[in-house]
Amino acid sequence: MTGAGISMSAGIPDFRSPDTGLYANLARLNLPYAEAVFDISYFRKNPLPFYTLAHELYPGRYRPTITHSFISLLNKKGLLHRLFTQNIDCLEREAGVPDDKIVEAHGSFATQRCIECRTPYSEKEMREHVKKMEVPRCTQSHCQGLVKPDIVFFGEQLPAKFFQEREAPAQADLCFVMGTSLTVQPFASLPSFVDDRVPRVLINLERVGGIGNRSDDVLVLGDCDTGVRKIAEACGWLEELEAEWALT
Ligand code: CNA
Repeated sequence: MTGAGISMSAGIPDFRSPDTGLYANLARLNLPYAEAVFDISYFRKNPLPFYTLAHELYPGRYRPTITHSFISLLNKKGLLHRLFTQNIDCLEREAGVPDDKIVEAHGSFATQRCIECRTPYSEKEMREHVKKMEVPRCTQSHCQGLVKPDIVFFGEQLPAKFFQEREAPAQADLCFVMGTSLTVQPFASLPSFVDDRVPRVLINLERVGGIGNRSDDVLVLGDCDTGVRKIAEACGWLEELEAEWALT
């Protein structure tokens, strides 16, 4: 279970830090309030601020971190049951985690569609439009609706896959929680689905979400890149992990 903290060392800012966060940097876009950039009603009226932000965040600009590679290594070893991520940056995919293992709880830039008729839109066209900071329109001649990446905006439902998979943590025999404040629901409740006798390992700058309250919980407090290196070393996988990361 991962969040914005695992992408910080890739150079992707969090949303809410007062000076460096994305919202703080949106002042130049003249938004009525910073969160409007992810508000579906505002997007209908003025999609350009979102496309300005998409231009900065679009996959291809950032390299996965060693924490992303750790998740990919777990998968290569046949140990990854599911990855639940709140991130929209697609860095897990770029690190090699396959689509069928990933639940992008808040959606991502991986797919896109028309917000009116829901017709999917080509990735190649999307990339071109984002590069030029232009707003793509639906290719169905009767529609011409606005196209947006399948990122969950305020006022939209979480992807169906999240609700289909949300019981998966109950089947885990170890659970890592990394780089998230566990404050956004319903994602924040996922660690509570892990069985009582199963260790939950929190790798985070701070203690969050009541992890540490169960006797089998493990706290690895600090940055997640250092945390995953420590775990890999303890498992005898450090070289393999560095090699996996070098591939990205
Ligand atoms: P958050 O609320 O910003 O919490 C981040 C957590 O990570 C905090 O507890 C920090 O202490 C911790 N942290 C920060 N840096 C590190 C680090 N290097 N190592 C370990 N821990 C660290 O972010 P959440 O993901 O919990 O919040 C959910 C929101 C943020 C979701 O809706 C995301 O879509 C959204 N978000 C995503 C991205 C992205 O895709 N990379 C970036 C910014 C925000």
